[in-house]
Amino acid sequence: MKKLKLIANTLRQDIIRMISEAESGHPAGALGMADIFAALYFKVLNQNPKNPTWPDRDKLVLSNGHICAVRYAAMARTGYFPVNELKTFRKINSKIQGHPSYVDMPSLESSSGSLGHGLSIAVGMTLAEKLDKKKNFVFCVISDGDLNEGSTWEAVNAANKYCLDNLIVIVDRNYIQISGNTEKIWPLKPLDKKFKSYNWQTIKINGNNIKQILEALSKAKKANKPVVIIAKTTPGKGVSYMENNYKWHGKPPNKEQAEKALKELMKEYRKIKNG
Ligand SMILES: Cc1ncc(C[n+]2csc(CCOP(=O)(O)OP(=O)(O)O)c2C)c(N)n1
Ligand SMILES: [Mg+2]
Repeated sequence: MKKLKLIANTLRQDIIRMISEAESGHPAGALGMADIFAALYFKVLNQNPKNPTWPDRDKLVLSNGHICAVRYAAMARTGYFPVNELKTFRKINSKIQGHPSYVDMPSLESSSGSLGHGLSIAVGMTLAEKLDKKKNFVFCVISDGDLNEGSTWEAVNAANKYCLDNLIVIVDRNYIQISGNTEKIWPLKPLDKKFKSYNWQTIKINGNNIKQILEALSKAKKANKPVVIIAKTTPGKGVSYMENNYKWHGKPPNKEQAEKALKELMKEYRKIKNG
């Protein structure tokens, strides 16, 4: 648990460095999802970074592609590519584009950035795995912004119809989107009841609590129907001036702000290490 907390903190430091170096990017969602990505890449996903196209791997589709900094950091830290390459984030000809590009990096499983597509892609992949009688899982991360798109709900319905018990969806329920609070812009409450009405199993957790994340993912793997983990996360988690402020959805910290963020995160790292 302590190791995963330290990894999540390291991913947060990577995110700040990447976005401030690129002078553009999406820090709030990426920071909020660092605990979940640490758990996925370092504990849950059955993958081999040295053989990324291994046919029996678990697959991960990131639908809210704009938070990709957290995925790239996790992938670099698990050996998919050198950590040094994180410096190329959002640069021309880099593999790690501002929105995930499958063409540049097939281990992303899909391109994304246009909200509302990821779950349909994941449903298609899961159906294919079932037809091939595979035992692996398809994970799909979506955001509350993705749930504003009608296509996401068609995919939710399809997953029930085909009884996709090897599909596990994680919602980054951070209550913010590009221009404010989700419930003011496009209300989603009661989200768990909406999923239940489509016959999905629902699990609600604090998405910044590693213990709850691991327990939920382990429970989800045992389910006999599609599962959604509604993970309440704190946007901007770990950086005091970013937390719960939608204005950090898609804005880079300047040099001074990045230094302050890194100082806070390093202090937290030492606290976890000595705690
Ligand atoms: C189909 C589509 N419409 C609009 C956008 C523009 N857009 C980019 S991010 C975003 C807000 C999405 O909300 P969420 O994913 O919850 O963002 P976060 O929590 O990371 O702030 C919007 C509307 C988009 N990427 N795709
Ligand atoms: Mg959101």
